[in-house]
Order: sequence, then C-alpha cells, then structure tokens
Amino acid sequence: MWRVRPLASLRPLLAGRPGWPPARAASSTNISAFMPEAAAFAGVRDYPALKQLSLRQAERFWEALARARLSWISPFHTVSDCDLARGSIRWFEGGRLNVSVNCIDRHVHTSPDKVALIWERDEPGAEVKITYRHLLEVTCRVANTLKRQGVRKGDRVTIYMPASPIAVASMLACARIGAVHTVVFAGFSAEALADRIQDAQSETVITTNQAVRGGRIIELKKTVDQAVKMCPSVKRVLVAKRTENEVPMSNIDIPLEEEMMREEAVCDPVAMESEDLLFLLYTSGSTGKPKGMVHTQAGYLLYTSLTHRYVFDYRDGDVFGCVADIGWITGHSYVVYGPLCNGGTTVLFESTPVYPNPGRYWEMVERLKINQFYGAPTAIRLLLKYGDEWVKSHDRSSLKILGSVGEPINSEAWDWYYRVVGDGRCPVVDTWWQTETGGICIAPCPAERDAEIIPAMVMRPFFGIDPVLMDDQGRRLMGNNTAGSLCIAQPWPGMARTIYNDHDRFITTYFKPYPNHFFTGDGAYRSEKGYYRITGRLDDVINVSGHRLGTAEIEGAVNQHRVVAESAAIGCAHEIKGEASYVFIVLKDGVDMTEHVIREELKGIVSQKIAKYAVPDYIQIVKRLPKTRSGKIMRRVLRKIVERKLDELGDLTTLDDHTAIQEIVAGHKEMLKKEAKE
Ligand code: 7RM
Repeated sequence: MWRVRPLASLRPLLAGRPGWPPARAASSTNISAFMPEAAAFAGVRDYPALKQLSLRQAERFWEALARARLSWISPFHTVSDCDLARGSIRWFEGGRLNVSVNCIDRHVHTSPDKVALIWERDEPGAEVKITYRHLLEVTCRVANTLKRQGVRKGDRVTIYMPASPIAVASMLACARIGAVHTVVFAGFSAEALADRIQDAQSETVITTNQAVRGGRIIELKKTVDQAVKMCPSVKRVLVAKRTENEVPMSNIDIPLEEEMMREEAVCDPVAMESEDLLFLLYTSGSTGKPKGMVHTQAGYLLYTSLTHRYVFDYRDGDVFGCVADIGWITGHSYVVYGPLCNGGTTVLFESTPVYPNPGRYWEMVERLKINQFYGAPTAIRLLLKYGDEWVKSHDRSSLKILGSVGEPINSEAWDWYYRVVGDGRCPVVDTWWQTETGGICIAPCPAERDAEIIPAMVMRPFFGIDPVLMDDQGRRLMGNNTAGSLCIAQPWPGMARTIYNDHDRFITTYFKPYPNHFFTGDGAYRSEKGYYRITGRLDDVINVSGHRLGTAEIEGAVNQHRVVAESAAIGCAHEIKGEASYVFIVLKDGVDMTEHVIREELKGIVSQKIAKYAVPDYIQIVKRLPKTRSGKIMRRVLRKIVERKLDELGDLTTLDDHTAIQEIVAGHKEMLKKEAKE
C-alpha cells in the first residue's frame, strides 16, 4: 500500500510486451473510406497526411468536418477566431444550430425506431431501451415543462440525478430551449451541491425522489432539500420518480412526470449561436473553489462526435458502453453528446462494478452485446483482484475495443484488461483528456489501420491536437525521449471557453504559465518514437478513483472542525484508487478528544462538505507541519515522507524547523504499525 507514486519514474516502459496489433501487417488506411469528408482535401491520401493537414491547415480541416457532420440552421462564416493570450476562443461564428436536433431529430428522420439509450438499471436484467423517437418525445415534454415553469434561454438549470433516460432528456431539453445545464454528480454532498447551485445562480433544480445504487436506496431529494435551504436563487425543484416511494414535497417542488404528461410531445428547438453556452461543469482545481468550466455548442459537439467515432472506431449499429456517470465530463461527452450526435446506441450505467457481483460489467456486455466498453482503471484494478473467472464465465465476443480514462492505467491493469477481458483480440485505448479539453486529446486511434499501441501509454494526439512539452524555464522541449509539462499549442473546437464568472482565473490557470499555449496541469513523457505517457498532475490536484479533487478543498473542509489549527493534504499511491488522500492535522491547544474520535469526525466533515469519495484514507495528527521561513507548508517534504523516500527530501535550506520532520516520520511509522495490527 505504500508503494511509490506509480508514475514517478520515467523508465522507458514495457519493452517487448505485447501491445497492438498482435502481428504487424503492412497496410495503410484507405482515407476516403476512413473519413469521407477528407475528399475535400485534394492530395491527402493517407492517414499521416490527414494528420498533418489537421495541424497545419487546421481551419480547412475543421471547416470541412463541421459542415459535413453537423446540421446547421444557418451556416457559419468564420471557422475560428482565437487568441490564447486573452483566453478568447471562438469557433464557427455566424453559424446557428441546435444541439438536441443534432443529437435526436435528425436520427428520428432516418431511423426513428433505432435504440438511442439502453438504461442499464441497478437491478441486473432490468434494462430499458429508448428509441430515438421516444427520446425526442420525452425531451420535448421536459423542454415544454421547463418553458412553462419560466425557464428561458441562458438560464442555468442544475441537474442532480443518477444516470437515467430522464436525466439525459433533461440535459437535451435544456439544449433544446437554450438553457444551460449544470449536472452535479449525485454523489456530492448537500453543501457541495449548494456551492455549485449558487455559483451558477440556478433558479431550477432537477432531481429524483431517490436513487438506487448497489441495491441500496439513496435519499437524493433529501440532499437537494438541504442544499436548497442554502440557495436563495432556487425557485423550483422538478422531482422525477426513480422509485415508487413517496418523499416529502414542499411548495417549490414539482412532480416532473405528472407535469410532463400534460405537455405536448413536440417543442420547437431554439436556434443557438455556435458560441452560446451549452453547459457548465464544475471541476476541482488547485484552490478550494471548484471551477465552472464552460462549454459551448458547435465546437464541443463536433469534437465529441468526431473523437467518439474515431478513437472507438464506432460504426453504425454498434452498442457503445461507457460506464462513467453523467455527472462527470466523460458522461457528458461519451455517454450523451458524442454517441447521440453520431446516431449511436449508448448505455446508461446506473450500478457499480461489483453489484450484485464482480461479474457485473461482463454479464452486461454479454446481455447487451456491447461493442465498445469504456471505463476507469480504478474499476479494472478492483476487478482484477477478484480473479479471471468472473470475466471468463461471460461471452465477450461482441467486444471490439476497450477504453480507459480518468487516471493513469498501470501496466498490470492494462495487461489484464487486454488479455483477460479482451481475450487479446481488442485494442485497448488509454485516452487522456480533461473536463477542460471537452473530448479525448491523446489516445491511440485504432480506426487507423495497424496503428501501434504500447501498453499504458496514451500514444498519439488526435486530429488537430498539437501537444508540446515544456521545461521549468518555459522553453519548449524539442526532440524525443524527454519529459516536461504538457501543453497544447493550438486551439481546437472542443476546448473550454472560460470559467463561469471568472475569466481571469481561466487565463491565469491555463494561458499564463506558458504564453500562447494551453497548459494542462499534467506532466508527460514523450518516448523515442514520439509516443506520449502521462506522468500525473503537476499542481495540487489529486486523482482519487479517477475523480479530481483539490488538496485545498480537503483542507478547507477539515479546517472547519473546531479542533483543527491547520492541515495539509497530499495524495499518496493506492493500489485500487490510484491515489488516496493523506491529511496531516495540527490540533489547537487543549483539545481533549481521543485521536480515534477526531479522525472519525474529520472523515464525517469531509463527507458532509464535499463527498464520500473525498474522505481521507489517512489522517495523521502532528505537532507542527514542515514550513518555510516565510510560513509556506512544504507539501513536497510531506509527500516524500509518505513515499518513504527520506533520502530525497531535497533542498531543505528554507525549512524553518528541522525537528518537525523527525516527528512526522516517527508518527507516520507509528500509524502504519497500528494499521497493520488492525
Ligand atoms: C476525462 C477526465 C482530468 C485529469 C487529467 C489527468 C487525469 C485523465 C488520463 C489521466 C493519465 C489518462 N477529466 N487523466 N485521463 N491521466 N492517463 N488516460 O478524467 O477533468 O476529471 O480529469 O485526469 O491528470 O488532467 S477530469
């Protein structure tokens, strides 16, 4: 459990391991079959040439794709108008379209009875299929309900719901009438929900009476009630029924299904400008306040649909199974917008990887005949521990591609995914991207014939993505076999446009560190052959089970406990979660509580202020924290102590009080001993 951070070393990885393809055959991609839009580019005959064009003549590339792949109400006149220094990013201006029309109506015209959504409910074997025709009807009814309640173009609507057709219809209903949705993961606490509602100034919240997960009932509406008490902006709460149980309803609560059934099943879509807001999605950064990342209409939709098509080699008729929750960007881009824009069939997964047993994913793959499965390394690492039988007892012959997202996938998990889950038949695509990037930026592209994939590497940039590595001095690192901070040198249509209500923070965070580049916050290594591997965050963001969490957010929560004088949170390696959070606490004088009680209360406070997944795994009570003479906490020192690399503490000349370190080292060992006993 105390192994070093898994990606700290840059050893050239995995030489000689089986990657993809199993045997290299000499053949090249037939470009006109691969991407018909490329016919517009005279002279581009192979994949490398197309890649080059997407970078060197980015506007030509994106113009052709945007015209061919999206349905426009009126055409755009300017492909892109971006100034990274000012954080000004604009694509397809002059164009007007409606995202819900692109995701539903146009497919209703061609194939109304095609299944759009497969709702894989918590109870296995109880899936519900929703056709495009049906999805349009439900979306229009929700849209009309929102309109009747006074929701107008530009208004923010907070959606706090588990994955379900009504949640997807709510997102698309917002898009239809021009409202801005902000989905909050239904695992966040009332306070975290309230913070997000208030930052967005939402008047409307959509939720469900209860949620069901892993066979247990979750009182979702109760959490909303608590949150709404703290949010004077909220005028109405629409409540859908996930269970038959009654929950208390107040005068601002509206039963959603009852209202919907009174509305018409048609609703005129609003013509939206390309750069009008589509949604806000909050994500953690290096301060205590999450950022409301803003995504807009056309560019986001084009980018998610294109990456969905090519990274997963998604073909008409395939069943796409992304098991991420809709509360995260992966759910937005690869459960909802990408697959639906492509007229695909997408799975909405409501359950957990181990309910009712660790065979759940693979039983579902067999039952729903899933062709592309997209999940998180943390779940793969967990399932690997239960052994191969849970996988092998299910027919997985429908699978064509396996995807990984959210955090680095270690080579053991990659191997198991590839060999056991995929029977060595399916390419594994490790996809690197962020809430900020809107869609996948670096990943293998198996749609490209015989493209090489090396285990646990994210490999190559997608079309139009120009990754660069920077050194400490802000100089671009040329050449290969090198590591640095990962930036992207050119704008692309899917990137976030601003932080809601805080454009200055947007510029400072992403565009100031390396002028004229988008800074990702991640470090990366570029191999001899030019392939990428992500080495982890460079800022105070940790990644617990694929979910981002700011160490400042954790500190902010624990500091609210009356016994805490100060605290420092860091991430440490964890076998299953990837990273766990480790919090050091200094108590106020005269506290007479047992350490056990303090720990339990602190865990409770983090769960109450943020979410269960944020609860620290380790809490160590110390007399003082290592600080510089100017009073800054030296988190780097704490990290090295926890990694047990005492010989790598580095430059300690600025350290104020050296005895602090011995004390913390001793306390850390003591804690491990106790843990081992327990
Ligand atoms: C999609 C998503 C983004 C952060 C990112 C990285 C880490 C994501 C990978 C990865 C290594 C990957 N959005 N990350 N994917 N690290 N390999 N394939 O997760 O906004 O929630 O998180 O996640 O640090 O910056 S996110």
